[in-house]
Amino acid sequence: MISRRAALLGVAGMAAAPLLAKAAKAESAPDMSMAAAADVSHLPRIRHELVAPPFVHAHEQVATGGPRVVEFTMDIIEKEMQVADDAWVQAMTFNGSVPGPMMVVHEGDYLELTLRNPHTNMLEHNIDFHAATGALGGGALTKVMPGEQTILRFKATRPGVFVYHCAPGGAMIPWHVVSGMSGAVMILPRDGLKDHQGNPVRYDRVAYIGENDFYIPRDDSGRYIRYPDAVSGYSDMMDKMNTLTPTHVVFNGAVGALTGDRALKATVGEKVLFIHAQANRDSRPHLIGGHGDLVWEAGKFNNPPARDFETWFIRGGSAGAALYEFLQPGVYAYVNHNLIEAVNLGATAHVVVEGDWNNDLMEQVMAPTAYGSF
Ligand SMILES: [Cu+2]
Repeated sequence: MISRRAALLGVAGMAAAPLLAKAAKAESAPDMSMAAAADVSHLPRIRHELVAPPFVHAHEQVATGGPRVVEFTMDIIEKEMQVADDAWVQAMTFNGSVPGPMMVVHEGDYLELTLRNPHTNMLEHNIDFHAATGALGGGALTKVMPGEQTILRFKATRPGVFVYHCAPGGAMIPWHVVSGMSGAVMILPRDGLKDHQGNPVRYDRVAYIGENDFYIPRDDSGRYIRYPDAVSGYSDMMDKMNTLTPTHVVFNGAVGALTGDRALKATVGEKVLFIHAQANRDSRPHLIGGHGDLVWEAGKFNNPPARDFETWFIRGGSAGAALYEFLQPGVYAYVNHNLIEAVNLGATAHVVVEGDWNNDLMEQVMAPTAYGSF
């Protein structure tokens, strides 16, 4: 049994391997000593409590009033999470969930995050916001050891959905990300979303789906290994990660996290904004029996949405958004349309849609019936 401090030093040592030293060195904070302080004292402040995915905290789609400072607090939580019936991971999480909670602001707002790393954790963490400008997305300014907290404020200058993730340097970066440390922010245009012709569109619901590829080592008998803490599994997991072959590809942290009792819900006529984030690996969402009416494939709302997609592409390290109005009731599967990943590795969610069937859109003209002679 290694002590917590030894574990901390040990992992720091692994990160400083020669090949990685150069990458780690580039991650020191920039010189800000000559920069004038930003004055946001005149701006109103609002605080949102974060909620776990697939839900998103209450927010305005069209901003009322001018820019604000929007405050959030997140606790980093290292804990064991069950990924499948027979597989567990010593997860690293933002606020206890995989993915971390979504933060929603409007263009021109300032997002101000208090990031806390409780003393009960073992590892150093930080946050790199793809939506932010400079200092490695804030990663260089937010490194917190267990027992430390930090506050980062950045101006939301580009509307869209963007990934955030932990990036503490060197080999820690992919390890923390595939252990669960990623999430997404949504920066809405102040006047809300627009369709392909520039007309306003609203959504009735948001479905926030974070896809995670896990690399869980097996023992000699083929069983997934359960480790007492993240550090103990580091070396084995790194070997597995370097095969680039995940053992699990899941939505919201576990096989079945969005099926059964936890399926997403909608009603015929409702427009659902599906936000799909993947911090590490490409994906290709597809709604079986439905479409993407308006798809911001790269997730950035200054670009007009594409229409009528069957499947859309999420680049690893990005988030995309697709709006769909449900037209028929039933159970829809929302999958990563690499069907091996969807069915065998876990990347399937369900949407249960209530409402009346429309025979004009689809009708079973004849139920399967025997024919011919046997
Ligand atoms: Cu981390």
